[in-house]
Amino acid sequence: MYKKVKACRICGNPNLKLFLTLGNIPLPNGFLTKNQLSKPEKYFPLNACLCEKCGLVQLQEIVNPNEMFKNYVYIPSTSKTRMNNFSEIAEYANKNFKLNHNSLVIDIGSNDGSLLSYFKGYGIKTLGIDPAVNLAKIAELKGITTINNYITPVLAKKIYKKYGQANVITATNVVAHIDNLYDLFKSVEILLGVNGVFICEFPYLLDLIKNNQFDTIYHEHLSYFSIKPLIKLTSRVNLELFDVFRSNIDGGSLRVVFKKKNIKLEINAKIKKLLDNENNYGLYNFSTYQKFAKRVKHVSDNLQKTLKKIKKQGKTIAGYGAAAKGNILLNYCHINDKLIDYIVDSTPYKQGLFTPGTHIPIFPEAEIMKTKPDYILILAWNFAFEIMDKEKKYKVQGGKFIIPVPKVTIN
Ligand code: DWN
Repeated sequence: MYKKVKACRICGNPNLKLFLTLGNIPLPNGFLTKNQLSKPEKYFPLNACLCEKCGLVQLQEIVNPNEMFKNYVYIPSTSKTRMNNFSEIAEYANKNFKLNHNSLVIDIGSNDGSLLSYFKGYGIKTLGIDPAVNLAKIAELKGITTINNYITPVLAKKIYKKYGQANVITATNVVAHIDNLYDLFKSVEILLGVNGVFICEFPYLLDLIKNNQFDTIYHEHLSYFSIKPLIKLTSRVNLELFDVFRSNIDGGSLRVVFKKKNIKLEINAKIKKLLDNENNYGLYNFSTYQKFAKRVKHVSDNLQKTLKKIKKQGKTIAGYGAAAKGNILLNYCHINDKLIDYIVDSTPYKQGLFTPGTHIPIFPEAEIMKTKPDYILILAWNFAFEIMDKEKKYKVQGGKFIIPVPKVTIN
């Protein structure tokens, strides 16, 4: 069901240095039905390591992807912030790479077709690729043709034969899910037209470490990217990094843009600046990660203490956003249905289910104004502004928000 990583997936270094042990935790999107609550759950180890050679932070164990991605409950269209970010990506690509009605955009990990819908809105041809059977069906209903599979060089050749080459390939929050990065880049090389670009977005390791975002470390995310290992990766493929943007999405993300090596395009000086910044911060020193691990323990202890104190005062606490990261936070910090009464989430597929490991029921968002808990723990802290804005009325009526990272704060 899971295997131990033998060597760094980018540079092959066998000596990966363990810095964080989050323990055995169920899969972060492994929500349970009421009937499943009494049955034994599957737990998987969660250990993070640093490759001191190329700088890639990665998990020590890899769960079989079919356990996680064949039936996927997460959909991006539940957040305005995320949809705005998708709209921005489509606008950027459309403007900068002169797309037209004959252009093709392929999205790897296309989920329910949310990102591609924006490209479709510009009249551009689209094609999604995603292994989740349930989501591919939803995307098809929206008119987004979706290949229901994992991307591989073999599949890429088939797609190339049927649909031709793409002007733009996108991959948002999915590169971290993929074990064989060289196969991914090989697939992109096959599918990308001569002047095409490959746009990837993922949470930025520097922000994760600086802001104690330990709960984004989970089984689905095999790698945690920064500039240095990406450059190392491209030294072995025919793609080159030429532009980069930092965005606030998901607590701080990097949007990176690759082109084919033989195409002459200016390499943005921001790439070198970010690399220098990473080195100056000590992002490739093991001691940075040892300090991070200590801070993680401190945040966790503090959160537990805060919630227990509130509970002792006879007050009620609900959670907001049954996010994958939320499930890591709850399990690692031992926060269960004794501390949190319920969690609200706008995703229809999560409502009526229970959180993995901690067994907290999930309700629609309206439950907040129905029961008016004294405190809300924002588990989807990456959308704290959006959530607090949506629940203004709750706040006006005396409700309080707890945000767990970078440090426990009460608003
Ligand atoms: O990389 C990944 C990211 C993009 O999505 C995946 N591996 C898995 C997933 O992670 P996550 O579940 O931690 O993602 P989010 O986007 O932080 O999840 C937010 C959750 O909060 C969703 O279930 C929707 C929910 N939500 C809500 O109920 N009301 C969100 C907002 C903004 C809201 O107003």
